[in-house]
Parts: sequence; structure tokens; C-alpha cells
Amino acid sequence: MTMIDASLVSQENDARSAELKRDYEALGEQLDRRGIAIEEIKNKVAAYGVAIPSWGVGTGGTRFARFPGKGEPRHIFDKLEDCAVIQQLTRATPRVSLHIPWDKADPASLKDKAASLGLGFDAMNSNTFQDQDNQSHSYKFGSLTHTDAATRRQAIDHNLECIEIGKAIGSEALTIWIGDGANFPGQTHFIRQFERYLESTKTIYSALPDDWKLFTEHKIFEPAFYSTVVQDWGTNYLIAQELGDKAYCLVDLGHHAPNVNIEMIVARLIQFGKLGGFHFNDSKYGDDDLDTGSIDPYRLFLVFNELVDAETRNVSGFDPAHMLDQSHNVTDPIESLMISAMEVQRAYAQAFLVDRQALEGHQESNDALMATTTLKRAFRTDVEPILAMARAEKNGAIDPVSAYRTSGYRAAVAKTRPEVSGAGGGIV
Ligand SMILES: [Mn+2]
Repeated sequence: MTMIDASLVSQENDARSAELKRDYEALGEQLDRRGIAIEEIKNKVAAYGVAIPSWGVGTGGTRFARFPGKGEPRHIFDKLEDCAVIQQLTRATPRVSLHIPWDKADPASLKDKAASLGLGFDAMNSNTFQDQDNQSHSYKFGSLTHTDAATRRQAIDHNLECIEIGKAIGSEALTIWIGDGANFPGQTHFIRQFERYLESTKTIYSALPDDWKLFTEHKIFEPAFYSTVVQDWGTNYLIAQELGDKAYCLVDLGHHAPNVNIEMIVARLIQFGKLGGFHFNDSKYGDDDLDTGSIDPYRLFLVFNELVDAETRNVSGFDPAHMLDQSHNVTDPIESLMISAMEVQRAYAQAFLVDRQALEGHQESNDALMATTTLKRAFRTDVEPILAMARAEKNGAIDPVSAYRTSGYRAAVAKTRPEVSGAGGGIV
């Protein structure tokens, strides 16, 4: 089933298809002169998917307030319907990543609902950064690294439950992010705390099915403001090394200090076989959770430049997971997620336009200017006709936001979904 009337999407596309065809042909001719076959790039884009985080379809908030949106999803089944709208119109988001316990429901019902909407499930996300009702031990002073063994055990058991739910719904990965750290110098013993982290995660790792991956996500700061246990990619790499072959590092673009060279971190993790995947978003100051590509699209392109470089070189075992992770405070989350999925696709397509042979030549001859110009040439190319054609050929919308607004979906669901001011937006 489709959430939006398919005939409405075709009508929207009919009004745009003639212009799109002309733009696509013009771009095809231009790329042909550069030795690039537009059809190949389009096929890559069409095959590309980025997962939607279930919490992303709700309106987010900040530490100060949350302003509810109209027709917000009430539960995971509403969230899956919103995710299906995004997939129907963009054809770029075939999977949803669940967060437990926020999305806890009967696994068979989850699987049935997703299948009926044509969606699959991506990585499972555990939550030991907040206390749940009726929880025996508090995470106020930590979870997997807590000084108390019973609290650590509770956090471990929660992760084991996430694996069990994931197995039942066809997920193949667990992502762990913890807020553990300290707010004061001297509050914790760095080494003993990290020893406890490794001990806890080793127990979780040992319960991982053979065909699963474990992703650990680093974050420089927040909620702990003096020190964070898994604060950077170096610590994250140590964890993946300690745990074993199924353990990988997850890179959330917002979890770095401003101006950190994230694309180089990506290259390092590729080189040593430990790049697990991404949480895409954008930021100006810290972990802002702004829409992907909204602040620094060139950085997103440079990250994809590394990914496409690895893909082109057929790096063994290279298969990172791609997911959005952002918070929508002032926009309709469905619109933001559609635009963001397309921004990720755009960076992916542009990275295929890099003349890698020429780039390598410029690097070898130390021609810095021509090397950087080679990248810029790819980045400056407007690949929108490629993205739109890939969508149109898969019955998606040439202009997803226009089709979505015309459909009146938000107003329709608002009739059955009451405004809730307290519901958590969830930013991880
Ligand atoms: Mn994240």
C-alpha cells in the first residue's frame, strides 16, 4: 500500500517530466564530454538508500523547550507510516532504524506493518542515557560504565533485549551510544571507567549473532560536559579493536568539534577496516542536529568523496551503514527528512563525477591547485536531473516536497493524531 495516492504523484510528475527530460539530456551531453556515462551515475543513485531514524519523524526539541508540530506520530506504527511517505516520494529511504524502548511493540506486528508499507529495518538503537519508568537502577551516574555492577548489568541486559527484538524483525546491527562521562575533574577514574565500558560491551558483543555488526558511536561532549567515555574516533577505534571483527565505528557528523576534518577520520577508518556507518546531519557549533547538507554541503561531499574512492577501489569488506540522525524543531520532519535524503544522494552522485585518475596524477605531481580544482569541478556540477530521473523511474516524485504539500498528508493525519507537548524528540 502507498500512503499517498499514486495518481496524485503521477499528475505532479506529468507536469514536470518534459522539462526534466531536457535537463537530463543536457547534463548527459555535458558529462559525456567529460567521459562520464550519466546512466551509470543514475543507476548508482537509484540503488542507494539511507535509513530513517524512527525518532526523526517526530518534532524535536532543545534543552529549553519543545514546540509540538501538527499531526505528530503517536507511536511506532504512525512513525512507520510517515517513513513510508518519505520512501514513496524519494525512493531513497527503504529502511527504518528503531530505538528501544521508544519503539517497543510486538515484533510480529512491527514486521507486518513494515512489510505492508514496503519498508525494512536498519540498525537497532539501545537507550541507556535516560531512565525509564519502573527501572530498578538509575543511569544518573552512568550505564555501561557505572561503578555499580547491578546497574551495568541492567544496561547490558537492555542491549541484549535490543538484539533479540532486532533478530525478530530482521535487523542486522546494534548501535550503542552512551551518555556516560563526568561533569567534574576527578569525578571518575578515566582508566577504571573505560575498563568497565569494555567489560560491559564485551558481554553484549558475545551475544551478537554471527551475521550482525556492532556499531559504537562516539560523541565529543553532552550530556557529560567535562569528559565523555567514548569521546572521539580514536577511543572508538580502540573499542572496535578490543571487541573483534564484528565491531565497527559509527561516525555521527555532529559529534565532533567544529572544523574537525571528518573526511580524514572516515579515510582512516576505511584504511583499517573499521568504518561501520554514519549518522548524517549538519552543524554550525556543536551537535546541532541540523538538516544534512544545510550548513556545509561541501563537507558532506568530501565525506562522500572518500566513500566513493573506497567503493571505486573495491576495498574488501567495505559496506558502511548510512542513516540520517537529525532533529527538526522548525520544519515538518517529513519534509526535512526528504530533503536530507536527497542531499545525501546528491553528495554521492557528485562524488562519482570526480576524475579520480586526474586527481591521482595531480596528487603525485604535487599540483595542489589542480587537485583541489578537480574536486570542486565535481562538486559544482548540478546533478539534480540525475536524482529526479532516478526518483521518477521508480515511481517516486520529481519534486517530493511539492507532491507532499499537494497531498495534504499532514493535515489529514492531524485529525487523528492529537498534539502532545511532552513527547520526546530524541537526539542521539
Ligand atoms: Mn547519532
